[in-house]
Amino acid sequence: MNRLSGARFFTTVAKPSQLPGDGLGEIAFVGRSNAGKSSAINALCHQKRLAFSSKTPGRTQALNFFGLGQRKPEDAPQAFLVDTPGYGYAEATREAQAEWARLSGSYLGARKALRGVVLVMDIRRGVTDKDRQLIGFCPEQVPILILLSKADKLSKLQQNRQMQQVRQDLTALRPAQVFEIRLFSVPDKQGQQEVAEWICGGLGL
Ligand SMILES: Nc1nc2c(ncn2[C@@H]2O[C@H](COP(=O)(O)OP(=O)(O)OP(=O)(O)O)[C@@H](O)[C@H]2O)c(=O)[nH]1
Ligand SMILES: [Mg+2]
Repeated sequence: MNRLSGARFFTTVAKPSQLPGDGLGEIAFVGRSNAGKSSAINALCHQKRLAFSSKTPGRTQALNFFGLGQRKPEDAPQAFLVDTPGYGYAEATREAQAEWARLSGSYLGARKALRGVVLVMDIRRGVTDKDRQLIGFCPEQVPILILLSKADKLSKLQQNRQMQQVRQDLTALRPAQVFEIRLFSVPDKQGQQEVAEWICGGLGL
């Protein structure tokens, strides 16, 4: 159990006008389609089907808000986790890509409530051009945690090599930004405690 395990669905946002008020803090999970965003949210919240995880790329098409904090005496959330649509899958039409950039760009670039971004990357892929574009949407003062997912697919040696490579790529991209990088695996429960602490720290939970 941790402070994220009471997470519950709050709302789905398909366009910026549907965003909830920005009086609470929130942390957004972003990354390529199939990188493991929804699975990471479920694992961190100790739930099986809070965020919808699937083998079909592009399933999460809108921003999904999950409320955090005690459910009792009232259910009102104290903060949010936000699952965002994945990008970069091969079959995406031009319109779908433009729509992704419009929604994600306007949300990440202008959201006052944003306390941090968890950028989920399949550890085997490293930093892609779409990840670079995504980082470009984020204001420099918003802390970014790079979650290197599916670490169970690589050996310890390969994990550390990939982590170094990602660190180099990101420092070259944005020297002024502080990036935290964490190895993560759902089946091995790797990194879950540290990532949960980073989120709770950012949200003041
Ligand atoms: N081996 C392994 N597989 C994982 C891990 N995390 C996620 N997966 C698998 O990766 C696939 C995609 O996971 P999702 O969590 O749905 O990915 P997503 O980033 O939310 O994808 P979209 O919603 O399409 O953007 C699923 O088949 C998961 O079971 C992990 O740590 N290890
Ligand atoms: Mg998803």
